[in-house]
Amino acid sequence: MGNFVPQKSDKFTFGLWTVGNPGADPFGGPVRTPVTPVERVHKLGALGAWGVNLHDNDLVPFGASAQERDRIVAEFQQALTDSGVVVPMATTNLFSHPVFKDGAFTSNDPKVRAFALRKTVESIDLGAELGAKIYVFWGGREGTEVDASKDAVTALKRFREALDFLSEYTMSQGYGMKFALEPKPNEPRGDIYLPTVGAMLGFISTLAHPEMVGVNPEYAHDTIAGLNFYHAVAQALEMGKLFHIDLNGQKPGRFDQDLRFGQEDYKSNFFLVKLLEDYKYDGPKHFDAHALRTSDPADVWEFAKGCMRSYLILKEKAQQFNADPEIQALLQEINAGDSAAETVLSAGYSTENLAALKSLDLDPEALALKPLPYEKLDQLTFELLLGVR
Ligand code: XLS
Ligand code: MG
Ligand code: MG
Repeated sequence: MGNFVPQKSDKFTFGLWTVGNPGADPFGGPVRTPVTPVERVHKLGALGAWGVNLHDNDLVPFGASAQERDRIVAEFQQALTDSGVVVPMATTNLFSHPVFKDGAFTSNDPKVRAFALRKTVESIDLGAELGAKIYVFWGGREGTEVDASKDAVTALKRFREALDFLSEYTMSQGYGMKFALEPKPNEPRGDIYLPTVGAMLGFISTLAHPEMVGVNPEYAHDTIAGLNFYHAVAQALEMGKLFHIDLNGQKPGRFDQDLRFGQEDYKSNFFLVKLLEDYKYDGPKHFDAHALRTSDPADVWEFAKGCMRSYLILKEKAQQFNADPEIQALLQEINAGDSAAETVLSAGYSTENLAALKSLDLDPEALALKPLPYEKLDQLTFELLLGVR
């Protein structure tokens, strides 16, 4: 058994907003006094986290003067150096201020859109100054409750306009940044545009610089909608578009819970970690979660430790799964192929290969009788996860 102590090479990251979450919800105010960003960075470094991510206003208050901004950023830079923590990702808060109540890049008001664009330019500069190479776009207010209010086609054109502008800007500055678009089906808007990973991937191909844009899928966002997150991440990974990932816990069909990674549905968390490890995803593993409202300040750090430890435990379970003789023998049996059929399937279309396809010996009655011992496989997986194998 491993010791499950996080290393920098694990690339675990937290948002300033995650460990700094004061525990407010729509029915009650804050329950914790947040510690300063500098203290958060020191604590994260001590716990073995690799990085810290931020929205512009997690660090620099909205409307701060240039002087104040520079003082805060310099103090934060010092904390990063002292604690050995890096900033791999930055993003913009385009959701808290009332100006964004009906959208930012997709607002009907061109002045609001221009304000959102300018705020993002400045926030990209801040991210670049802190060393971020990934820039996340989560459009929390880009949606509607009243579809009569906004044309959904126009909204997408506006979103594209903003992203194309910002891609060109980022390239013109030589920042070497990539963009990661983060889908969410709802919350805070009734319905948010581009609600799924697949929708984002389709949209990316319509951008002026698709090569610099990928996705930032989040476990909670897909799970709210009852989708299979492991499948969504697999698609992004297979397309070379998994630039970042937000890990947390969530029960299906609920409000946005942002629970500790590993808190819910161990099996889906397991297949997610196994996917990331088997396919050698080497981007940041970001915990976009927060401690329960019942947590006191000490318990917040237990939450942070728990996220990282759970990932490492599941990583060890994935290694165990890949080395388990009984499980692997079953998988071999299930995946037993036929070399003649494989050759035809992978050779692509040609008149010769069409002829080969037609001459294959394919008996549907016999094929349907092939045993598929998935009950056994799933039970073995369960027992492995529960530590009885
Ligand atoms: C909210 C989002 C948000 C983004 C960053 O649900 O997950 O935290 O990840 O703006
Ligand atoms: Mg979220
Ligand atoms: Mg997120």
